Amino acid sequence: MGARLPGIGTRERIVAHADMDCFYASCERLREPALEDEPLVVGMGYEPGTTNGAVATASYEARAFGVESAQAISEALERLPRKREAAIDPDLDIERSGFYRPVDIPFYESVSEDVREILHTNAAVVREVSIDEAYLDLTERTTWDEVEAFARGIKERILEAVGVVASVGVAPNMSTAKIASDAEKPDGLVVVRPDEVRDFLAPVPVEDLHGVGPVTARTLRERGIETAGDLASAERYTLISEFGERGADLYDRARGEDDREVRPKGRPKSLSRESAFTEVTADYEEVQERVLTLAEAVAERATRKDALYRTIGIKLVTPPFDVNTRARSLPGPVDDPALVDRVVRDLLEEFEGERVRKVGVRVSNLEFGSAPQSSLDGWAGANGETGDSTVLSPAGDTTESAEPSGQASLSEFE
Ligand code: DCP
Ligand code: MG
Repeated sequence: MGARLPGIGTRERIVAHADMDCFYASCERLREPALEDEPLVVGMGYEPGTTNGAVATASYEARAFGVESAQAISEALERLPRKREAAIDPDLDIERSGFYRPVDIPFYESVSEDVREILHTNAAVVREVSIDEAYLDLTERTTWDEVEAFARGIKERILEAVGVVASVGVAPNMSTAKIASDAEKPDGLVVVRPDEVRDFLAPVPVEDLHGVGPVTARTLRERGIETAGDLASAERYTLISEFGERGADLYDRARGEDDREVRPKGRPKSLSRESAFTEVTADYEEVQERVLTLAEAVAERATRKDALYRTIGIKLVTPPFDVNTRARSLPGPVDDPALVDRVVRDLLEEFEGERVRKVGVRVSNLEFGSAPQSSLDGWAGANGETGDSTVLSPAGDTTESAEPSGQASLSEFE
């Protein structure tokens, strides 16, 4: 049932997508092996003993209690109390309690680096997508007959050398491989051969397709389109008239047609992180704390990538879905976390008292490697305001996200 005719001069690529299972939780277990097999929640903006922050990830044992990414820690605690509290509270069941840890992005980045090293030795081309996922082009390294064993080998090497579990999907293209890596998590390994792609995709819910956020999913469902199979048998032009070019992409991906090449990631134009509040908040301290945590993570990432930046910016999404960005340009490129903190604090001030849905921090105008760092002595910090404000349409579920998983509460913007 090949979606395409056997290509003239093109041969089916063998593409793998690897995504670590409950990544931050797996990292925490590396340095605290007693957490193995325990319900474990890793919180962003969480401080031990408090109810602050949001769930970055939860171990599969914790997910069984209904804890999930982007949930408020306070809500997670209702479903899964802390072990320490359950031990002394006669009303709580110790069997139904778990462990909570705050995020430590620099540590997770270092684990991620170790995983990447293994991926790079096993594939000619690797495209890193996020801290815990990457696409590999395996065409030159294996065959369809041997790829299952090959992929299992990669999983084993990651587990042996790094100690975390990867789920891997293999397919003739990127979008199908991504769905395959998710299909049997945790510890999944799913190979979708070229002649199986359409049957594999048919039952997949539209939400699981790349580029479909909650808004698009709702619209599709209102049209009676619930699965990739429904999309594949819809009229292509109807989808285009409804969703524009994205409609065409959706249709093609649902049919397993995706001719993007796995390309190594070039140098980024900007580095950013964003994070959504579970509920809209007007608590300025909470907003400030979240923004400063993001600022620290972004600055750290820039340092690690050897990037100097000339522009520091913030983004605030206010209800209904207005995206406000403010940025300040510096006289020269720097790598200066303290300055990022200061500028971000400054830029944020004007939003004191605003109701906020989501926040983000970005450094841009990047220079890499040996570029000399500017000395900004005497830079007053008040000049160079380049604030701009944009309002996006409510269908903003995919607008700012260049890569999959645009719905993450902590994802990259741009
Ligand atoms: N993350 C986050 N906030 C979210 C989603 C994810 O901070 N809303 C972070 C924590 C995750 C990491 O990114 O560990 C990787 O994201 P994944 O979506 O791959 O989630 P996990 O690896 O945690 O779980 P899974 O086993 O489903 O891949
Ligand atoms: Mg993962």
